Amino acid sequence: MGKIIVIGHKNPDTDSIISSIVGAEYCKNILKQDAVAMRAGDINNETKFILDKFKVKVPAMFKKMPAGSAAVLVDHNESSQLADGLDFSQVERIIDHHKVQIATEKPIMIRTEVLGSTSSLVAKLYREAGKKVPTPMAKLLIAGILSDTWNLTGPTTVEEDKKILRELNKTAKLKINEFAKDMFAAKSSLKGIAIKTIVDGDCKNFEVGKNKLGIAVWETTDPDSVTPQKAKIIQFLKKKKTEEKFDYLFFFVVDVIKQNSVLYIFDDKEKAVAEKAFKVKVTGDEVLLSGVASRKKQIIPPLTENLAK
Ligand SMILES: [Mn+2]
Repeated sequence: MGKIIVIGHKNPDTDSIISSIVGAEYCKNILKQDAVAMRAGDINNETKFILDKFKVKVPAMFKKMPAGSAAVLVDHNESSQLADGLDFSQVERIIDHHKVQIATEKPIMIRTEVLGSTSSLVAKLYREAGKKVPTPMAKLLIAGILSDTWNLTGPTTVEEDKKILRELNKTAKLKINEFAKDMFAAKSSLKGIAIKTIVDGDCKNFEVGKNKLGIAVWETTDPDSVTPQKAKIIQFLKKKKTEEKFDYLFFFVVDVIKQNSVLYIFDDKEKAVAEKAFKVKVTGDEVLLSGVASRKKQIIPPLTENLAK
């Protein structure tokens, strides 16, 4: 049996990194595979805070598949989000909570659920195997759940996430609200953060018909801190759109407390689609979208629906 690489999406967020770390433990201890977690890009400041706090090593950067190995994808399933150097013929399993858009040439194992995080699903896999999540891993999974669900308040949160988190915390014993606050402060801080990181840090690519679509979000508890950087961000977006040949590129500053977002407008193409998709009138270089916060649930569906027309 060859090596198993457990890996999340490009521009990895906390859930992607944590579900790869704990997913690799699951593959090792439950599935008895020779598994290792790897990452598909730089980690963000929230993830760094969590791994530092729990003294967990950052997974190694994926370069290419070792000969005879196979990949387990966590927290993604679209080819446009796969790590560079990885292709679908090497994937044997997917563990995810996103919309599904795959076509494979051979049978693979796929487990997706409508949960607030892939971390929740990894916890569920342990439960189904009749095994308790080891304490250090329980702490990590809690962080993954809190990050993706914004401390269980975001629109993708389901009852089961809350139940799973309570269960995990019986062993992890974290002060949840305090911990979540520290995580979000680490994520929102712009200290030492380059414009490129604000835009690329959580940018996901999609193929919609013949269109290459990019949706970048900056999740923050302090949206006002981003405003002074707007001109530079817009400049960066224009360059990125041309250089990476996007048909459409969107950038949202997401307020995870008020749960709304501000979409930066830098091109008439995006403006026209946004006006239709979000039923708003855009006048300047930004537009407030009230009640729009989740990329998965409130941004991707109306955008892709309008682009598919
Ligand atoms: Mn996720």
